[in-house]
Amino acid sequence: SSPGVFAAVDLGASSGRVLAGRVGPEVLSVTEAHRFVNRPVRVGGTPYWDVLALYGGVLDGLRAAGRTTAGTPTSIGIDAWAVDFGLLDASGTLLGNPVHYRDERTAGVPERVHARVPAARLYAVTGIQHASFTTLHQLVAAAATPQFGPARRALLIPDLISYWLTGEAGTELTNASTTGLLDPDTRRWSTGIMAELDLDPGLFAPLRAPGAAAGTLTDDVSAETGLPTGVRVTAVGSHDTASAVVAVPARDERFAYISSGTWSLVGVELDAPVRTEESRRANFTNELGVDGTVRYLRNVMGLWLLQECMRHWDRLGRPRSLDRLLDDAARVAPLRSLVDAGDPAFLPPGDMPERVAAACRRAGEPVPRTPGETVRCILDSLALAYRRAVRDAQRLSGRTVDVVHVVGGGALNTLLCQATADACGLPVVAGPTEAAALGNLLVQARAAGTVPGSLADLRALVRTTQPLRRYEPRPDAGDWARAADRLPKRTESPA
Ligand code: LFR
Repeated sequence: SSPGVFAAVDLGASSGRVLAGRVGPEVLSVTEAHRFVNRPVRVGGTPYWDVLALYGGVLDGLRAAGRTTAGTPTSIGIDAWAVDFGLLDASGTLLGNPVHYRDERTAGVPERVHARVPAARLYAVTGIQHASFTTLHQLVAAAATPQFGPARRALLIPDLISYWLTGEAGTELTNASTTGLLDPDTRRWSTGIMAELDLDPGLFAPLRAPGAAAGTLTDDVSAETGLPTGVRVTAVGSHDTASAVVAVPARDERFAYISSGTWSLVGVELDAPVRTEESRRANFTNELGVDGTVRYLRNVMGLWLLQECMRHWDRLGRPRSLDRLLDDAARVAPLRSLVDAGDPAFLPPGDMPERVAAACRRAGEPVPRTPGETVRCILDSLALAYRRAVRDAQRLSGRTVDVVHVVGGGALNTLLCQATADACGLPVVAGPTEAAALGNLLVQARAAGTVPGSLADLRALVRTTQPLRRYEPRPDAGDWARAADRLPKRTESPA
């Protein structure tokens, strides 16, 4: 079959992009049609997503995608970060801006939830990590607000964009799994848990799996974008991490992945969830992937630590470029200062250099004095957290790995990739950087029949067409096992 043309909308916590791709049995060529910033806005102390600005960026991007040399897309796929949602009233109108998952409105909510449904039972049913920001906790917080009264529907971010493009509401499965309200065995809502928490199952639109049709562009959208009315929206792994894992260029199942962006999602791909008590205590999550897979992973705080430092230095009027910071960090001795990169103290926005310094003080580590030292501390601490997650994932799941694939923007960070190889004692294969968008395109292409095959075939196409870079572990690159003992072990999950 000849290549098809598709558009991928990929919304991340700091930027959104629209890519146009030609995808066929031996072709995977992508052009970035449009990139725009995603700038959360604080109002009255609450951080919100500026979702209309994002939607505006999507429309601009689709218009641009229709004009690339790739040709006119026949289908569009949308992926974004997980857990967050917009509430709609009975007429389908958005009730206020979606609240950012880093908002602190969920403080105290997990305790209230666990008083009704014990943490162990939640994990036994849903297999989802304990985190303040899961949809479950956010919904319980939202249910106490006046806005919730008229709410008839909760649409996850990619589903909301899809609804605006097509007028059809649905809930894509991989992202639905991050709500903490889905049973990964039946792949249906856990209506039992919903009932126990007084959440109305009717809030969620019907589930749809990656590859399913999700509607066609409305006349209005086609006029706005210049795309033909017949253009379809196809459900993809709408959780960005699910799409990114599709595009991991692995040769076989013996791999770990790090989807490296604002977050670092570190884990393995399994056929079935692991819901042991040990797994729960280690706070591993069982999110759903495409083709019946399970993404067994841990959320590591990720490049957010670095991005938020940069934002702080900007605010002080002392902006520093990423290249300069990485050069400075490269000159600092490795393993100088370490912090627990999974500490929830790092979750909210704020003065991150000071928070890193405070964590060093608490842990009895040398306190970084310069931006270079702060960045070195962050990168080493991330690599150490990756080491721990890769080892824990293997131990808890029984899956052995011989390579770590780093995908997403973090694959460009050579210092971090090398530290990751050193820390894990495994080769790292870095790339592709636009993994989420590629996974999004591949699932659309397969649904349209322009590429045949299994997940392994899709990955082979990525492997043979995309630039990848390999890092070998260096035996003399510091004692990471000893470094791991410097930090106190933190229990990840509540009793
Ligand atoms: C990554 C990601 C993570 C999810 C976090 C919050 O972009 O989707 O997988 O845990 O954002 O939604």
